[in-house]
Amino acid sequence: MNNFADLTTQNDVAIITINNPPVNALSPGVPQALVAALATAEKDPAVRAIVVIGGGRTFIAGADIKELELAASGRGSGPPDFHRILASIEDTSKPVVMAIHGTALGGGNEVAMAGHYRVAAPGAQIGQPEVNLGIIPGAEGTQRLPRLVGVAAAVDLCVSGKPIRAPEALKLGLIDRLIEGDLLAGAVAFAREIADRGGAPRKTRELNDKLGSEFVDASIFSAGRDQARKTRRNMLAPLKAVDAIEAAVNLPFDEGCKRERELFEECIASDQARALIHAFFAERAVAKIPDIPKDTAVYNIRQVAIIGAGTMGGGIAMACANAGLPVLLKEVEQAALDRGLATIRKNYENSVKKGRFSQEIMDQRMALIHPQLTYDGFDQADAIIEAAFESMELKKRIFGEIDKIAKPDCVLASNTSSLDIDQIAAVTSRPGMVIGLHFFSPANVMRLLEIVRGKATGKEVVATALAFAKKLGKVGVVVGNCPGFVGNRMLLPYMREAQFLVEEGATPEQVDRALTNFGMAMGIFAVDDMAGVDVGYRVHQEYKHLEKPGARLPLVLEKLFHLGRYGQKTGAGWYRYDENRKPTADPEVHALIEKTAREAGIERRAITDDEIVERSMYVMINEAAKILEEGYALRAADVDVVYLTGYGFPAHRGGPMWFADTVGLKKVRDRIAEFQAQHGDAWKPAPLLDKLADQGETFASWDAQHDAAREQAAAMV
Ligand code: 3H9
Repeated sequence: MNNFADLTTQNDVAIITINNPPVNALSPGVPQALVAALATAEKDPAVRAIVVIGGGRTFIAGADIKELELAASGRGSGPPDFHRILASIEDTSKPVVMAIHGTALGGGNEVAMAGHYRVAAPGAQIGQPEVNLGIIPGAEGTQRLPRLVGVAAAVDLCVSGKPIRAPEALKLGLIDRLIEGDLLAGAVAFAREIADRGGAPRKTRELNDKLGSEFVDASIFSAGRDQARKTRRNMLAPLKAVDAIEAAVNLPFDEGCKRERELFEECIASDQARALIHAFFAERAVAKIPDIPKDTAVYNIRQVAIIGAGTMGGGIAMACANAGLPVLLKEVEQAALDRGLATIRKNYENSVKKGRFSQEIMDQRMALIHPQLTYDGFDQADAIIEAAFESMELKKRIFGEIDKIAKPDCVLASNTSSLDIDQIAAVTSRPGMVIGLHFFSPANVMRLLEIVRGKATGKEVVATALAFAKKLGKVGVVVGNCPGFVGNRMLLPYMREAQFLVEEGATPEQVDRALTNFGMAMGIFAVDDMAGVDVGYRVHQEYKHLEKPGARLPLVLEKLFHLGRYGQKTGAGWYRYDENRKPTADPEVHALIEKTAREAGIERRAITDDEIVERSMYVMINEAAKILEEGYALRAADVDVVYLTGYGFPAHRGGPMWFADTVGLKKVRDRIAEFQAQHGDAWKPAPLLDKLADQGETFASWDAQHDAAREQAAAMV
């Protein structure tokens, strides 16, 4: 039998330790075991107070998301209902002290709040991250939280989904004491103090002082809804979370709990919850590489060296310094080095101004970055990351140089966004140590790291890159070595299609509006202007040789390039920009597009937003299906993670492949076939898409079959 809740005593205090590794999720049996242990402790006459603590690295990280996944997809026996469990905890006649370390998230915090008191280690994190899964706190969190921290803080915690550290939780009243040193000993001492005081245990549900009133709270709710609409565009759950907290203010506790349950059930039955739960597991699955076992040895990266202090090199240096890693940052000229360092400093100063961290932290991070013009110290680096200009010749020269200097177990990485990593590796005496680490700009912010595995890249090097990504707080996705890898290979047809749409009658603004209404963080033309029309043009030129003879090519980009309309940096690109970089539609661009279309004999017509979204998304999905079939991405879910963490794809749609599954692959394929009839063979449905559509399958089911087959193969080895 599982020993989910272990009961021991220290004289007059009972200690219940939750054991459900790795994160003590509230899987079936766990809450029941907790309640049974509480009942036993309650009956023991020697016990005056009870401490509940998490075994291992954390308190309770929430409800079991696998259970929620079943509920969201209509399988299983419905979402877990913890009402009776929480009531039993709160009704325990002896004081119950929840001792928190690691994380108390979602259902974890909801269990903690049903206890009478809470103490925490200073580093503990507490929060209600349910909105990240498309749901609201469903175990009375929206009812107890405002009773402990007040309505404004409760709205903020539930809408943002961001956890807070224990010291802030103490200030807000969410916990009662910080315990420095041994948490259990401190919790036991605290429990004795409470028992000595006597009196009935304090029940959170009976605390009404911080609830305010309907009238006073109205502005908080309206601000919370604004925050939800702004920061979580098109998302259902954050608004429902505010509704549920409103119920805490307007209704008695039990009625409020019922209302919360209704809202929770609405959320969990939504497409958004299914998509976001998919994204949660997809983000964790990417680190599982079939031929690289979990226990593969990794190189310990303690010192990083970076070549190039431009936008990418500087951003990577910041990402490393933010993770506490010392960095040697090399440039070829003093002026470039100064510029790079000034940008880093300015970025950090902005963060300090915005209150993201203190001046002291900024100083520590700056001190970790050592600017230099030579290779001094590179022989001691554990990883060297080349972030120079995107030129094969230059990269080959640099790798030749660092091959001579680097120690034998140094990982040699290129931040190339498109070049052939095998060619780069071939100039070194150790291709097995060479890997692509494709960061996304701004590298200190964007979570995606494409890890490009070359033909010769060693397994330990791939495992090291995954561990390194995690250390930097990034999501490492292992991809194959093809032009553009996964993300940019899909981006190219997407950008091209957007241009065809304007040639055929849409405007850049209409395309961007349709895409942002769909949920993309930015429209594709706004992206192009931000990245630089010149950059986009060069990329198109570079890949021109991959086009099939006679293929339709976009016409306007080249003209903008020759007009020097490079985008934001020149004040004009697809849009016109004011001094604050605010874009406005530009009649000159409209005229240029119309003239270009006329000259090319393209008939212009009204284009609907639906067509814009379909063509933009389906062209990417079709390309991704080819990428999957060719083996450059391991799973469709990996493609989703690339787009969710690196390209501003709306999280509540689960990524492009999940989105395709939601639409239905047959419908997607048939529409692609229509586009093929209208626009030619560039739209030919990918064979994998064709097959899955015919078989009534989904990309998710393709992933599941492949994962199962790989596991079977691994077991046979
Ligand atoms: C909720 O509580 C709803 C309630 O309001 C009421 C419902 C009625 N369940 O992330 P890691 C797995 S919603 C199941 O790599 P880290 C994870 O998949 C929940 N599994 O570690 C992975 O498995 P694998 C609210 C979970 O140290 C392994 O644990 N809570 C859960 O980087 C390690 O995870 C949340 O949203 C779970 N709840 O980060 C918290 N959590 O090894 C979600 C983790 O097979 N969790 N796993 O790939 C997290 O944010 C992070 O996992 C955490 C640890 C910060 C805890």
